[in-house]
Amino acid sequence: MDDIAADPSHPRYASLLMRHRLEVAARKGMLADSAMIAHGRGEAFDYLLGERTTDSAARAARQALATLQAAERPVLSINGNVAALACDEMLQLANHLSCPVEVNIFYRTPERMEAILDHMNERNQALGLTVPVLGHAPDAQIPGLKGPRAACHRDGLLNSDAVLVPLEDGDRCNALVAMGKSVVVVDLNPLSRSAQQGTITIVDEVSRALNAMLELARVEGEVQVDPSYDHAAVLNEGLAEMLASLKR
Ligand code: PTJ
Repeated sequence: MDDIAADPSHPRYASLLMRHRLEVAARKGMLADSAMIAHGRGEAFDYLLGERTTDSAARAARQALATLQAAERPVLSINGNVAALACDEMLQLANHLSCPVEVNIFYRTPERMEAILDHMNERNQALGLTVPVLGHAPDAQIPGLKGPRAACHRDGLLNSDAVLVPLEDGDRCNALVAMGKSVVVVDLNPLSRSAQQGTITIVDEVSRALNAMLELARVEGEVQVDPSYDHAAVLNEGLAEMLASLKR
């Protein structure tokens, strides 16, 4: 899947690999027209972070994993960029949590839904996993949202108690929070509406954030929810870490 021309010793290999994954996904018809713009914005923030998982992001990832593990009906939401950049990690985390993934895209067309669902199902099989992949037959609407972006599965996002929503649109994040769910956001922009409104926000590149959670699960198994976790304080720390890099 990752046969790129660049050598792994290249200093920007990880970044080149992510761009390559997006190019492949674009050719398969998985991406929104604005996917590259969204990615470019993320890259700019990641540059300020030093393209690494910061201390505050690691703490958020721990709380996120604990919250998803403690949930009764967690669901992991997949959009075009996430399917392109971190499909395997999303499936592996869903497998660890014994929960479904649900393809739920902002710019919804039948062609994109089919391309993303096919990709997820192919990778599920290639990894030898049997994670339920939802999104093919939405039978419910997220309250408070209009149009195709509200479509979801009753047995998936609608009745979940905790959701992981990487690179999420602000309106939809808000609507999920308003439903009383624990909403775990992954977003490199600590100032985005989703980052601000989420219950827990991991300010990190999506594949790094997911790998941090998978590693924690592998090493520690069950992780405890920290009752004193302060979303706003952790988010501000992420912002401070970026601002500090501008002064260096
Ligand atoms: O597949 P669809 O139709 O659901 O569309 C997906 C995109 C991402 C195009 C859509 O949701 C969108 O336009 O998103 P926004 O409003 O541009 O927000 C994306 C957010 O994710 C921005 O705050 C970016 O900084 C951030 N971001 C981009 N790439 C990454 C990222 N965060 C973490 N990891 C990344 N790789």
